[in-house]
Amino acid sequence: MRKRNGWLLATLMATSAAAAQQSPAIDLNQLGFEPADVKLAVVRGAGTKTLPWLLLDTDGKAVGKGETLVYGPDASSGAVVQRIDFSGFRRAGKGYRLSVAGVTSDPFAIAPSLYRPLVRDAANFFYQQRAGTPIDAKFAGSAWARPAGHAHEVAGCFSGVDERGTVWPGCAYKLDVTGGWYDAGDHGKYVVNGGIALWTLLNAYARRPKAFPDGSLRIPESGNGVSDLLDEARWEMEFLLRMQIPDGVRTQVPSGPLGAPKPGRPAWEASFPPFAEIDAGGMAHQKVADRNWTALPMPPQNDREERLLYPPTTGATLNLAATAAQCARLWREVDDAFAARCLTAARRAWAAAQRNPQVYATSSFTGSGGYGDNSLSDEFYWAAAELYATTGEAAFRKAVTGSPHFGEAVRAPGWSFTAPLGTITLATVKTGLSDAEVQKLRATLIAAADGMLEQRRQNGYAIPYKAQGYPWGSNGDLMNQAMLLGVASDLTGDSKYRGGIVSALDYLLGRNPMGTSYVSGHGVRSLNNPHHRFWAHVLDAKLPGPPPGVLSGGPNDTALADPVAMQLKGKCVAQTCWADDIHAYALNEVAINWNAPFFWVAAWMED
Ligand code: 9MR
Repeated sequence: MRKRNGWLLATLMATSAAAAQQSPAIDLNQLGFEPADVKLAVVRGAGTKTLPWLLLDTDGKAVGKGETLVYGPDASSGAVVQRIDFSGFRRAGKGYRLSVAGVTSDPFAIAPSLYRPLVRDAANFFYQQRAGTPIDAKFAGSAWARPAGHAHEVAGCFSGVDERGTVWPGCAYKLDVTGGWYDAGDHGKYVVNGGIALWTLLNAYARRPKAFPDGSLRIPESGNGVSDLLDEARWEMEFLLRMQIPDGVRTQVPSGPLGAPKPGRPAWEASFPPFAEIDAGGMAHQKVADRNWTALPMPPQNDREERLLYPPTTGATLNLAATAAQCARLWREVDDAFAARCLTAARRAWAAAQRNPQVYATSSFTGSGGYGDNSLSDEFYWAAAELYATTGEAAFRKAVTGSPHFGEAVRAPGWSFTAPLGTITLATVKTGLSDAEVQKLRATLIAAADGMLEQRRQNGYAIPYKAQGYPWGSNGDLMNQAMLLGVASDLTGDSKYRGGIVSALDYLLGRNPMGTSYVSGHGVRSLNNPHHRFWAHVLDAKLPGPPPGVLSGGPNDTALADPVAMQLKGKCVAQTCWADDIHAYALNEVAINWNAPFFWVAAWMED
């Protein structure tokens, strides 16, 4: 159970969510549109009869007109929805507005390179989340400067009784695990989630190595002659390497197949096998984190909780193997010594996971998130794919082609489902796979993207996302879908995918039934109060709000877990189960694995 401080301030939010659906409103991307792109706005709550609309320029003069396209009742937003399509209008300018049903929209721009500032801000999030180093006003902006958090992090292992009464042995060593990115609004540093976030930044680099040259981002490493995107990624890579257990360590962990849940325990919670002694050398600890949840606000430098390494898991070990193999490939000829260090770590991690394939995270510790994953075939496939792409060795080829994930239908990746990352790598990096094999993998990625484009028909806001069942971090999922659209576009050169990406970004930036931009600092009404221990201005006037470029996790109608979300139960549907409230950790947290695909997609738009 996650225990966090919180006030029940949500009733107000719930009523405003309901009210949002009554009077007519125009929802659109609050930044605007690039001249040649699809331009779609949504009219909410204006009935089901076609209406005339006007496009006004900055002087209020009508420069375009048309009729709405009626969609009708929409299960994703709970609203009656119509659309305005003004894609044909391409004249660049600022201060445009749409007018329909007696309402006028927010002003927006039509401009080339619309996403350029946003890409830089989305990347800067990772600098802002750095642990173990002071955050400098020069790179972060003066409001966000702070002393180093967890400046010298030398942690021992959790020992004793966990939340479920299991007794853990601890360990005889400590590891210096200074550095890395804080995961989210908490101060945990997790290998599982760190892996996918890091992979995503590194993949953005691999796709366009010249897009973020030295000096292009606001980070201390600017000027060192290396791509700033690689530099930012290295901050996390070095941390993941530090989480690896030295050779020769033996420890006791639950190891072996999972059983059915114990009576009285939730259905998703498998019962863990008995403790067994394992050779843990080369495995990675699941996370380093606080023993207890800290209260909000809590600038990281003030955190006095005990920091602990939590038991090694096969999942964390494979996240390390995959990203370290990717590192070995991408730093070759940039920093050969670092690339070699990464490859050694990746091989050790792979070997450790082979020896210990069923050490699952028990998610039974308070003070941090679980990132428990009871199904690791996808992580094995991902790690094998990265190792194969880097080394070309037969053993990794066999692990790849023998995996059930090789050639399977693709869906969007996430922290607990990483197979698509392996497929993207195998489909885009030259390996010893045959042309037919590569074509097959490409076809699965393209088919997935086509399915996502199709999803736009199933919801009123026309986004490449399913109609209902919005999980924790749905905005991050939407961005992972958009990333697959970007991959399909790169593979085919077909411009239809861009329309899907634009509509996903339109949704994040205001074309949604909350009428809000989920990205701080971008849009007329944007994210202000994320669940974050430092960007907690609303709780302490001396602290800043979020820096620009931070993405909210977004609507969540599947786990209304926090005190704000609980108040929304029964009062929201899918896209409206959200509130811009610092206590809404299930709706409005920020996280490295959500900002990473957001960055990837924004960078794709900027090409
Ligand atoms: O993103 C995670 C989501 O998929 C899970 O349902 C949720 C509950 O376990 O946890 C989310 O991850 C959180 C992590 O456990 C701790 N740091 C903040 C993360 C974002 O809320």
